[in-house]
Amino acid sequence: MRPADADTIVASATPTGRSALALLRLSGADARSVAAKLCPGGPAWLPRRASLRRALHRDGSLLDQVLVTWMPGPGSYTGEDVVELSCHGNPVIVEGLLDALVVAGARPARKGEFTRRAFLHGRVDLVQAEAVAALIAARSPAALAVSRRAMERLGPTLADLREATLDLAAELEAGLDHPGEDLGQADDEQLAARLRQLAARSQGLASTWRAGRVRLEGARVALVGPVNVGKSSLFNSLLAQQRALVSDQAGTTRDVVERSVLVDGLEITWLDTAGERDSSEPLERAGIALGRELVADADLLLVVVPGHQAPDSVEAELLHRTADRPRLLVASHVDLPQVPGRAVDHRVSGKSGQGVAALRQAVVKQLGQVAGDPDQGALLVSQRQHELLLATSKHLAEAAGALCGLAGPAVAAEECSRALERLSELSGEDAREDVLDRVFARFCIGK
Ligand SMILES: Nc1nc2c(ncn2[C@@H]2O[C@H](COP(=O)(O)OP(=O)(O)OP(=O)(O)O)[C@@H](O)[C@H]2O)c(=O)[nH]1
Ligand SMILES: [Mg+2]
Repeated sequence: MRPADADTIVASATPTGRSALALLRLSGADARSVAAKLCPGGPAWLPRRASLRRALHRDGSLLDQVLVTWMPGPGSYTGEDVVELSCHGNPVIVEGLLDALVVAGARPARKGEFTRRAFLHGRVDLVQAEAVAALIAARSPAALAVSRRAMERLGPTLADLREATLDLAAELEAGLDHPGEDLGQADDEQLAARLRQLAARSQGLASTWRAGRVRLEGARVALVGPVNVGKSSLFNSLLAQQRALVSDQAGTTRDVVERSVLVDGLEITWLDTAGERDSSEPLERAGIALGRELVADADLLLVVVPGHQAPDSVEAELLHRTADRPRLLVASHVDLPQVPGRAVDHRVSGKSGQGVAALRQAVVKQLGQVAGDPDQGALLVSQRQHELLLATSKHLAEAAGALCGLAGPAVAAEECSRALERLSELSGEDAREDVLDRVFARFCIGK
């Protein structure tokens, strides 16, 4: 546990605006005395008992009638004395109460400071704090599900990984401490196999970030392809609304058109782009370039090709350029006779809607896919977790390599302890202040 800031902090826990009620929260050693200065009269202060009190201006006039609950530490959210005040949800009242509480001795809280204090007092670890941040930021049912899963399962999954790594580190250290009882070659091989297994487990868990991120932040799915193949028709059909212009003129779409919708609880932003062709027209070339730029970070490409026409050089170049990207190959015009021999993942008609529902489901499936590993119950909720698990995996793999190679057991033990450091950083046991600043900056004020 680290020393926490001694100040008593205050913030509104609800957003600014008009509402029936708003909630203010104080945390710190003086929380109750600060609240008592604001509400001098009223009933005796009893722990965890809501009491109706009069909050007064310094001249004794009424600021608001408030419902106050005092939760003494360490059994509170932050682990410190906490007071919650429910007042009427008017921004002028909220500001007045906040000002009065600051005059009474509290300091305005910084972003995420309540949860940071909960962390500093050992009430939550960093992984749980990140799950809370994800829960508050969630914009879709899928995002909510991931943050809940992270709250319940990520901690135990990581604790298991850490335990297993600790065991191996201890065995490696024991071998170093007692060189006389040197482990045999077979033992080294067996230890290396266990290290490799753990490396694969960390790697598997790290790879869940893709599916976690897509659920938390939503996914961008872009339709690309040659001109006039039916991208905009398919875009409209996927959205089930007429959003993009469709015409039989090649080069209809110029700007990128985008639209976000929930599909099976997942937030998907679909992007329709200008069709590709060798054009000498500056405006069309600019549209094609803009499209390429805006789909560079798409999570999935739907490469649309005309199923009723033979492939041409534009299509060949596009297939080559997108070969390393996550993509689905989609042939349009399935309602017309198809050119044989083209290998595609889906055949659809944006005009009749044939095959579009199946494509939509395939997109959701592909976006949500998690590499098959035993830890697939929990998905990661931050890039930080992803990077630390990749680093853990790398150190474990290097430890295995060292044990069986020339570097030897001392280097293997060193690599294994590096892996442990990364895992400690993950839970926050060994995280630097700047790391904490970065994690808690993602929170809002009042959380
Ligand atoms: N029969 C049939 N016609 C289609 C299909 N998809 C699109 N079309 C027609 O093909 C023409 C071009 O369709 P768009 O959706 O505008 O094609 P696009 O790929 O967006 O074209 P650009 O924006 O110019 O690149 C229109 O006349 C559509 O009605 C399809 O699956 N079957
Ligand atoms: Mg178009």
